[in-house]
Amino acid sequence: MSASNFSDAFKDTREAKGTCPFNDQNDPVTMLLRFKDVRKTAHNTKGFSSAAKPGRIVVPSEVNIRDTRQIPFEVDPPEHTEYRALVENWFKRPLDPDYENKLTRIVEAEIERVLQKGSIEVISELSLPIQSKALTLLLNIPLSEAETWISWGTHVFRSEESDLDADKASILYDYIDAEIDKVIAAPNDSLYSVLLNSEYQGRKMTKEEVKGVLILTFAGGRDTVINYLTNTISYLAEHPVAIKKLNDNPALVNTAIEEFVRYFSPLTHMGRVVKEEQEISGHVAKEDTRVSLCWASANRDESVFENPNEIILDRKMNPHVAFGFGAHKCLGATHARQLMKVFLRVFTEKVSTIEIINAVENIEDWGVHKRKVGFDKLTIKLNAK
Ligand code: EMZ
Repeated sequence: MSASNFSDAFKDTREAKGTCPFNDQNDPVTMLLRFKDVRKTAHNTKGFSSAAKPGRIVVPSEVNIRDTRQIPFEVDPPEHTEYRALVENWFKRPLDPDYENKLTRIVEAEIERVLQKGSIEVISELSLPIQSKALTLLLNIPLSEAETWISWGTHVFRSEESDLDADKASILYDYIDAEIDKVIAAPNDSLYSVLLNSEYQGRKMTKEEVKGVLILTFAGGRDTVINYLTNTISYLAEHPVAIKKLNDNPALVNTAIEEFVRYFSPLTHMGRVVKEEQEISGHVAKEDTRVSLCWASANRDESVFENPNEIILDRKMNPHVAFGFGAHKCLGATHARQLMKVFLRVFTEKVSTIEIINAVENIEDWGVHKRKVGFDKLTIKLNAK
């Protein structure tokens, strides 16, 4: 089997039933697998809440390792709308040409660095450093700060020992607390300062609220971006013609990034807590139980996507939900898309071919469904142009 083949783990269940139970730490989740149900449920913020106990809408649940509410992610409208409006403009900065240029310089430097080496382990030597260094732009803080974040590894809540590692999570919480205090003492023009000066419902945001936005910013776009970059490299390694096509045709990059993110769906699903009992594809969703919106399954739904299991770089109709859907659609998507574009441009400009030396798959375990989401290790040899 080829490294860049990511099969559709949910196909049979999606077609036969549309839903599937998953027992997560004794707080079961019913996974919704069909595109239509996923979108409808994501849209219905009244019936399906994000404002449960902090960590409960995440699968696996993070209630045991987190007390801080992530903002605006774990808030419902109408409060959600006001929080989101406070941060929306900041998270659109990646569209500024100056931001894009700086991002391009970062990505160029990283790719040039690994080209010198010849063979590399992609996650630790390229994807994680790019993700962390790019994040300094989103936070508007010095590039050197990325070294600390790189030392945390791929996920801030998961480690090799455990899927929910409280000690690891504390490193992030303590770090953010300390940064907030530093910025209170010496205000600057970072996201921390902007948030500390923002007003919510006519009063200043609290430290806890600011921390909630920052935890989301650090955690939400970390393993997802890393998997996206690594998986894309595995595809380019096995489809050298695509490297040339993308390099020759810059417009193709725009559809290609959407297609990669649909196909790889780095975030498998996100939960909601049922507020108003209702039936979905035969499942009776009872009040205070959990459902999950399975983006990965929806993105392979044959009733929406033609040849869903193929990567079609110039796919025309691509209403994927890899960044979620509705009021809660990914706040970091502008940054992620800009990074995805810049990465493809620079990479296909500088690299001619890639050989995969070793690939260790990262398989998520969702009960009866096992889903490949990326790699634990991907060792490659890069050949420069
Ligand atoms: C949460 C989530 C957000 C969660 C869009 O997803 O990402 C996960 O990786 C984190 O563990 O806490 O931020």
